[in-house]
Amino acid sequence: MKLGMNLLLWTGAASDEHLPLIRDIKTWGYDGVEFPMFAADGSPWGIFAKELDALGLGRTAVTVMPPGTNLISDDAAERAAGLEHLKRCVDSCVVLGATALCGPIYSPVGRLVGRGPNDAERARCIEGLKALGAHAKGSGVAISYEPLNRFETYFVNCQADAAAISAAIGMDNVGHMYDTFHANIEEKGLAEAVATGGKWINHVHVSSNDRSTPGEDHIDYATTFAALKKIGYDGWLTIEAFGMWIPDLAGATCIWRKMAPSEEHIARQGGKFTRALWEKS
Ligand code: LER
Ligand code: MN
Repeated sequence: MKLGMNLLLWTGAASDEHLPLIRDIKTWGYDGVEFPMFAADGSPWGIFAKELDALGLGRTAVTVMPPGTNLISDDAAERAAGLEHLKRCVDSCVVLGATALCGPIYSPVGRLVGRGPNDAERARCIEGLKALGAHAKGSGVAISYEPLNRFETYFVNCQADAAAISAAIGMDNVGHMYDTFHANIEEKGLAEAVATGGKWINHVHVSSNDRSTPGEDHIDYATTFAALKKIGYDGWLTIEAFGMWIPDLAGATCIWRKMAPSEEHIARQGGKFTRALWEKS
């Protein structure tokens, strides 16, 4: 297992101002960093790559679909813009040395249409992610799309639906995520959900039920980690948390009250908890 920390707790666009933070993350016992990549060219990826290599840290990246882009839209121009955005993110991941591009890379977060997904949308998602997988083939960047809870997307909410899409894509470099926050809302049973996602789970977000400190919440991480070990998962456990410190991100993630003393508290305590529990699971 590799323990990761998502920079979204501090910023939506990392810059060289965040190099000291990255050094702190290393001293807090992490194996790597997850970078927000909302714009493919939004950060100095080459500078980070050098620093992370020197520190011996791995990296992954998380993106979303920007306005006007949507892989499942019936508008071909929106689909093309979506695929273009994602291909550029893969190319930036190569510069960064990131081994995975993750996130809800099908339709924009918060886009709800008053109904569930239909077969045409599923087919467009499969086609789009296959094209992205082909682009990423051989680059060392795995593609990991993320099921989100029902309040953030209507398209894919649970492991059963994600597993069906991943199997239809059928590529060894394309899979999907398990995020403990979303699973806590959507799944009937955590062990069953992990088993259902099975071999297609290629990235994990460890995120508390209130998006603050893992281990100071009510998610059943013991069951989750045991189930992940049972399916042979040995990849990233990346802590994803949000606070009120960055107003734009607080607004986007619906954080309306303070739920942890500091970002450092979340990173230090959450990391310590996650590593210790994984080791004894
Ligand atoms: C991104 O990883 C995520 O979990 C989303 O819910 C953020 O809005
Ligand atoms: Mn997540």
